[in-house]
Amino acid sequence: MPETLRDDVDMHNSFPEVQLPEGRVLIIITGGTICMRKSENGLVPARGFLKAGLAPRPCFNDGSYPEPLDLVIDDAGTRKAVQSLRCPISAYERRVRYCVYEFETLLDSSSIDAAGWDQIAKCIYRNYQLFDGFVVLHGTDSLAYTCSALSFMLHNLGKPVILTGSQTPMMELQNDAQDNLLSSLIIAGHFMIPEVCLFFNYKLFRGNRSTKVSADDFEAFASPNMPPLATVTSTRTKVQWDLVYRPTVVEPFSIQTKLDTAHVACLRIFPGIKPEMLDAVLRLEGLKGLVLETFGAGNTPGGPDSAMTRILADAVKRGIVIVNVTQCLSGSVSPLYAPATVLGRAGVVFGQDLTTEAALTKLAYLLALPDATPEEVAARMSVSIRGELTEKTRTHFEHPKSGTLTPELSSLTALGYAIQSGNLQETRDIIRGEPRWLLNDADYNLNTPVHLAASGPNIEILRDFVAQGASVHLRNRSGHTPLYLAAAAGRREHVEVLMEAGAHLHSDEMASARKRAAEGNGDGERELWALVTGQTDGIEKVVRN
Ligand code: ASN
Repeated sequence: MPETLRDDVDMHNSFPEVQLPEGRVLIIITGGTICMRKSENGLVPARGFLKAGLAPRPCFNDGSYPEPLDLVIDDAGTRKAVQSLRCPISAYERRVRYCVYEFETLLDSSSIDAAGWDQIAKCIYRNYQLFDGFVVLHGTDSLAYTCSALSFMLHNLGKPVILTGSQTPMMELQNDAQDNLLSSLIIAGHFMIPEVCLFFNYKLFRGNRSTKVSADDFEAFASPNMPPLATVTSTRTKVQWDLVYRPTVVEPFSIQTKLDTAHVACLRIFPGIKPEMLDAVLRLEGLKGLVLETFGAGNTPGGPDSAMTRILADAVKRGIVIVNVTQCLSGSVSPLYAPATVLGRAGVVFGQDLTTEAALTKLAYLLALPDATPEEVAARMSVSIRGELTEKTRTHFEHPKSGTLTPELSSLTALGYAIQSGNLQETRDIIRGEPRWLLNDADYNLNTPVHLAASGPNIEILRDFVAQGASVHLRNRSGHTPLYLAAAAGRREHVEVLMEAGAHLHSDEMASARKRAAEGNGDGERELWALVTGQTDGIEKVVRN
């Protein structure tokens, strides 16, 4: 494959000598218009996207054809060496190096189902340790559903997963495919946004907040109840760091598969709807959950003694979880008007400002959890688990607004001193006074506070940072992860905390780490390096279900 590629494209010999930091991204191709070509039956997805769609375009290929080839783990768990390409140097003086994993059968996304979501989640899981971020190419029709589903399926995600697609194929002269994919790649390769996101038309949305709003405009998606996480303006990406969701439990990345889409339904209330119709849906064999799309702030026809209310209350008693979401594009359901209050009293859950896509996939996810009871599922439906809804009592993630606003570098430097002197209280004071997200910021050497804490004297500081959602995956200018630095400093406890939080060595660090495991000074050092290298071998073991 590399040879054919080289023959087919014009070489852009712009590959510079200097070693720049490089973000490694895996593009997972599931199908969709972005990779479609014309057929006698209309547009259909076509394989061979790297060669036909990406390699010939200078913005996706600087002509450097990196060696050695990258490894990708396929559906059968086999490691395959594949050609990666590099984008030219970005405005941030970084490069993105990416390779592609194409699904055997590419889909028009209108045909995706829970098995397709499993396939994507497992692909990310298997390749998690090999890449800094993931871009998933997907059709737009069901994109918001897939984003929502994945946001629940991926637990303790520590790296960006960006889903994108386009309204017109890459092969069309005028298309939105190029911009959507390029920006997604740049964001996934540059910014530590550890969420399932949807990128479209210069905006990065939280995946489980987004919805398709146009069948043909380039501005096809919106996130009506939450501002975008990032916006691309000219060559810069403006990230709203205070909105970024981060896991705050110290556990490694894992996935939940097999969402229960077979036992959920969705019904849109309309003026004149017959109660019998609602009853028929609620009596479908095996039904466990229903998303009810109601009017305005959560209202349906009928009062406390109406047939409609009785049917809903009976179904709740039979153990069916019914979730109230609004038909409106924005805003929340609440017990503001009598009809919504009556629904609440009948046991219908207020889905707050959930989109239908998020409500349906969250129900399917919660119902699939082992030993899920209707009461537990109902209780979790109105609480945020991945930032998918705005809880009434607390905002999702707000930095304290008080304290002195210090310039960013001086805060980072002060934090560096506090970490090195092991002063936990001082690190907390500095972070508290910071209106920005300081913990993923990096100094000149691209060391984040977690890098410094990984080899610092006080383990509690490291624990504190990780528990606040600081990334354990960022790499410094020399390409090192905090885990590598902790092992190099001989700090076993730090290594264990980082590994509990899902930290792993980057593939570039493996050779030197293995050498140190074999040749290090003394048993203790060799054992520590064996510990940090050994954890990659269990790659298959945590897939649940
Ligand atoms: N039907 C296509 C799909 O969802 C639409 C698109 O990608 N723009 O796969």
